[in-house]
Amino acid sequence: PNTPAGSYTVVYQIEDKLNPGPTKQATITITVDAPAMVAANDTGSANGLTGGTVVANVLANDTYNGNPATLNDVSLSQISTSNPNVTLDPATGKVNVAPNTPAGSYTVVYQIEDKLNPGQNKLATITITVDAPAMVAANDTGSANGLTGGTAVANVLANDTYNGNPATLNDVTLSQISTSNPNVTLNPATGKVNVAPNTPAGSYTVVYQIEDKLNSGKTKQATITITVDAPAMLAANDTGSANGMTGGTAVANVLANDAYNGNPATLNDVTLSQVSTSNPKVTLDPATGKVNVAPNTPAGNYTVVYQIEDKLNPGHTKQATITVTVSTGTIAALPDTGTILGFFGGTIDMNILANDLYNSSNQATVNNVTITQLSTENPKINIDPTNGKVIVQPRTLPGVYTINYQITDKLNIDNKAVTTVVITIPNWITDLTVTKTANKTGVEVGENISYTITVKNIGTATVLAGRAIVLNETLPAGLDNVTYVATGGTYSAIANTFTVNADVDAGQSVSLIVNGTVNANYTQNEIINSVT
Ligand SMILES: [Ca+2]
Ligand SMILES: [Ca+2]
Ligand SMILES: [Ca+2]
Repeated sequence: PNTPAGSYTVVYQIEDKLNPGPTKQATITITVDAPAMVAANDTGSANGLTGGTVVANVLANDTYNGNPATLNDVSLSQISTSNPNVTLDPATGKVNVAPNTPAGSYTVVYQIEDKLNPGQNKLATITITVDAPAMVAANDTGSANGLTGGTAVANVLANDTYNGNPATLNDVTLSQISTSNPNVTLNPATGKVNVAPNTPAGSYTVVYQIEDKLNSGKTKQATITITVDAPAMLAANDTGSANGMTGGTAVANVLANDAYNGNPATLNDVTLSQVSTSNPKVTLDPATGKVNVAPNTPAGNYTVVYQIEDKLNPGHTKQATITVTVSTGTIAALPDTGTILGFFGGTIDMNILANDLYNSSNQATVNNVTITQLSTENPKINIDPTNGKVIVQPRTLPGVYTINYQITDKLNIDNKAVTTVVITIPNWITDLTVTKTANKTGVEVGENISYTITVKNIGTATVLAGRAIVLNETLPAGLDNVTYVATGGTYSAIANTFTVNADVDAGQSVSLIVNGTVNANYTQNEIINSVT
C-alpha cells in the first residue's frame, strides 16, 4: 500500500539446495498503478449580502481510487476565481462567498493532486451563483395640512424591506421618480415626504425608487399617495346695530369671529363676498369686512348673508348670516305760539317745526317729517304742511285758537308725536263816526219825533259781521213810546249794542232810527238827545 505508481524490478535467485553453490537469477518486472482520481464540478449559491459557505466540500463528489476523495489522499488548491470574494479554502474544501458580494455567477477552478503521486492532478470547476438581496418597495400614504404644510410621511423606507429586514439608506439609494405636484416632494436624504406650505388641497402621488447599493441597477418603485387637507374654515353669524337716520357701521368686521385653520380669519386667507341682503341699504363691504347702514334706512331687522372662500382652495366656501338692527331716534313735537292781525290775515312767519326734534337732537324738517294737522279751533286758521307756517285767512276774528298737529317720521311712520300751536288774533281798531239827526226841528207835546243814528266806518278795517258796536244812546226826557228800527244789524237797548249782521266795509254805514212821542206833560223848551 501507498506505493507510488511506477515500474519496479525485482531480481531474484534460485540456488540448488542439493548442490549448494550453483545458482540462477531472474528479473521480475512489477508495474504499480496510481490510484484513479476524479475531480467533479461543483455548484452552489449564496446570498451576496451576507455571503457564507456555498459548498461544504468540493471533494464530496470527487473520488480517489474509487472512494470519496479526502484531504488524506489529495492536496487541494485553488487555481483561479472569477471574483476574489468567491474563494476555495484548500484546508477544508469549503467554498466561501464574502459578505457584500454583488450578485452574479462566478467560477472557481480547483485542483486535486495525488499525495501519493505528486504531479498527478485533476481540475474541476465550481460554479457559484450569488443572489442579490430581495428588495420590496411598499406603497405609502400620508397627509398634511395644506396651509402649513409639513411632513406627510416620516420615512418611505419604513415599510420597505431589504433582504428581509427594514430597508435603510445604508442599503439602498432613494430617489424621486415623479410627483403630481411640485409642492409635494421626497427628500432622498431622509426618506421624508414633505408638503410645502400653501399647497392646495388634493390627493397627490409621488413615485419613488430604491436602488440596491450592492447591485447597481437593481431597483424597485413604489407610489406614495399624499392627501393634502384644506384648512378648516368657520363662518360664524354676526349681529350689529346702527341708527337708521345717520346710518353707520353696524359690524366692524364680520371676519372677527370667523376661523381659518384654527386662527381668526383674515382677508389674507379668505375672499369675502355678500351673497344677499334683505335691504339694499344694509351692505357688506367685502374689502374691509364692515357692514354699513346707509343714512335714511328705515328701522327694522335686516339680514345679510355673506360667504368666505378659501383663497388657497377656491370653491371651498362657508356662509354666515349677519343680523343688523336698524334703530330710529326719538322725535319730539314741542308747542308753538304765533300771532297775527286777523283782519288782514296772512301767513304767520313761523315754523312749527323749529323747536321739534328729530332723531333725538336734530331739528325736524319737512324733509324728515310729515306734518298733519289734527284739529283747529278756527277753520280760518290752518297749518301749511308744506312749510310749517300757519295761514290765517283775512277777517278772522280776534281770539286765542289752538291747533293740534302731529309730526310723523317719514322714515318710520310709526314714529310720531303730537303737540299744539296756539295762535292769538288780537283785537283790532276800527275807526267809526256816529251822527244823529232829527226829522224835525220843532215838536209839540203829543207829537211824534224820529232820530236817525248813523254809524259810518271811516277807517280801513272792516267791522265784521257779528261784531257789536256799543251805542250809548241817551234817550231824551219827555219821550214816550220809544221804538227802534235798525238797518244793517240789530239793536239791544238794554245792552246798548248794535250788532252788525254783515261786514261793514270802509265807507259803509249802519243806522238806527229811534221813534218816540213827546209826553203830554213835558214842559221844557228843548228835547235833548245824544249818542256816543
Ligand atoms: Ca468536486
Ligand atoms: Ca415604502
Ligand atoms: Ca362672522
